[in-house]
Amino acid sequence: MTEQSPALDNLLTESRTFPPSEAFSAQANATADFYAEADADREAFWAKQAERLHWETKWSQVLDWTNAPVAKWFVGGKLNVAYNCVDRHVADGHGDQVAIHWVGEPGDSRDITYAQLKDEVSRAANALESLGLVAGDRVAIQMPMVPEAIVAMLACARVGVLHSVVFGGFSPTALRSRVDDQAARIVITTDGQYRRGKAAPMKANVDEALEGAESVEKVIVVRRTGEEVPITEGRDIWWHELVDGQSADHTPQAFDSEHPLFILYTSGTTGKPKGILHTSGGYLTQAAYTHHNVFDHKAGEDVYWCTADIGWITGHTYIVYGPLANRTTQVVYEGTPNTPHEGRHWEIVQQHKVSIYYTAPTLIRTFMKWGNEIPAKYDLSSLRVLGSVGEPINPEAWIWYRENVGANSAPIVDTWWQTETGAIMISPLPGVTSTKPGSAQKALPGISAKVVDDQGVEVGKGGGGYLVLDKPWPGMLRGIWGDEQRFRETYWSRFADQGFYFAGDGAKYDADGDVWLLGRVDDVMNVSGHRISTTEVESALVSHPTVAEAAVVGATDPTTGQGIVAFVILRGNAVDGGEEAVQELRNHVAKEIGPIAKPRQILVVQELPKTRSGKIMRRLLRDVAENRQVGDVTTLADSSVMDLISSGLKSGK
Ligand code: 6R9
Repeated sequence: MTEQSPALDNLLTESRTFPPSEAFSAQANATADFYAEADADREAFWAKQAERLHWETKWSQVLDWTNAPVAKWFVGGKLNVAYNCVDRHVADGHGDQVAIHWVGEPGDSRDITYAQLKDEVSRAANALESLGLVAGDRVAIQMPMVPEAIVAMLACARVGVLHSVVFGGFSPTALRSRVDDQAARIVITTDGQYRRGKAAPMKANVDEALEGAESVEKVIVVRRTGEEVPITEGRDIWWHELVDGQSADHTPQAFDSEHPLFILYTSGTTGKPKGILHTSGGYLTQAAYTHHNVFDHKAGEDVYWCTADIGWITGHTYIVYGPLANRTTQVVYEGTPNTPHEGRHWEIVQQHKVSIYYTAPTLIRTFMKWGNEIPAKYDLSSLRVLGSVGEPINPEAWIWYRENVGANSAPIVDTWWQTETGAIMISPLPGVTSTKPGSAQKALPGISAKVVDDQGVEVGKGGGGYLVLDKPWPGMLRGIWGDEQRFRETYWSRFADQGFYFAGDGAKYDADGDVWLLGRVDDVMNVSGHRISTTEVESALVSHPTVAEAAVVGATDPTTGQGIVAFVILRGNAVDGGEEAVQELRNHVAKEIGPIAKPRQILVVQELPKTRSGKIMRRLLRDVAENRQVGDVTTLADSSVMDLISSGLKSGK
């Protein structure tokens, strides 16, 4: 895990800056003095941010770091996360405000007010309790973007049960390993989901996953597409039969600030996904603080839209917890951006007068490909803040976003963070920062990040190295579910002497000291903003009977950021490795992990380049995958291997 991803060279020559307009700055939530205020007394700064929430019992200590790297924030404080996201807004007289403008893919829609959301979450909480769930239990959720998914998450939070949302596109195998790892008692799903204009099955996936799963007692099924689904007597219950008849009164209990809130699985450098654990008070504080300041959100005025799926951390923090804690009116869209046409997002922006729009570079590049004339057909004048997340945004895409979506005026916030950090860490502040296309720029007030060399020494301006977080932050992960050793090794061992959190990203400072992210330095790929480990795909490939060995690399891809390219050695007796065999392998990976992990390209080779210690040199394979001159081969055990691979590819073998 030492090879540096290829630096995004075009990022580093960018010199344009865009200062905020006076008008924007005058009304901005964030002000420049936040940085100094936080630097002067970080804990006091975070305590002030925590006041944004309703605490049943106030904390006695802001941070306890004596048991590092497991932090305790707002020690002794008690709160209910769902109460903070829903009930208190109703209690404050905002029950009639729309919380969610839900837009279904086929064109149906629902507007849900905070009062309605409160009733629905309360009914669902009563339903979970009626099934015997108690605080600390785990519920797995695999659902498309329907309102019940958000209701289910909040209902879990309300009763102190941990949810673990598994992306709807994940395979039965992937779902099953996550269900088993956390010993989930309940799984919540839907009959089916709409995808690109068609109803596709969802429950069938879950049924296949749960065959013989011992921990699972009940499966709750939301009716969405209306298709027939087999019902397992005694295990499966329809959501409407279970929830609709429940009382809308439910008294939320206050839980400890460190009570676990959710587990979310993410790819690491080995094949087994890590169950990232987040807790309540610190997480919600940072979610709300960042949503308020980074997006300049004004409750009751803005209409906000984050296009992520709730299966990812961005959906957790910037659809569910941050926005709802801040009494946001938001759009939640169920479907794909080109169903039924490529202007769907802009049509929704126009219809709902969306003012804050948060999406990923891969989608921005897709919009670029579809053409400028598409957004130009719609009235996008309501947009006043644009956000980007998931991978480095290349300057061309940034400028396109600004010109074609933001009318050359809306500030763009390029937000760097991770599943593990819980919330945004490095980002410009709109109204404060002069933005630079391609740079996430500065750690937010209250957050501390550094770029360091191999030895953990901070590099100077213009220098590059590894991104570390050198001080604890409220939303930080509290561990990996069931594997404390792995938690320590993965994040805290690389710079153990300094006590830094190692993020796994390469970064550099420019001449102004602004941070530019350069992609992962470990064996994690970033495909359309989704983390997939090379090992995970390799394991899936070698689990196929025809494959002897596999090496996977992420190759630069103009649309998805990185594309998965696999090199496989077939078993001696396996078929020739023709088109059909390759297609079969691609489908096999999709089945094992999910369609997002399907390799863009599979190359059948005779040998793989290895060092004398047997480590596959992915750097060289990446050169091949990106059609570059193959680099230094002197550390290979057999330096002729690369010639063999290159000539084999040319001759089409
Ligand atoms: C929120 C999220 C985390 C990894 C992270 C980095 C990449 C995310 C980025 C970015 C450059 C940004 N990443 N945002 N790289 N600029 N603005 O994406 O979480 O799925 O855990 O991925 O994504 O490589 O380490 P997650």
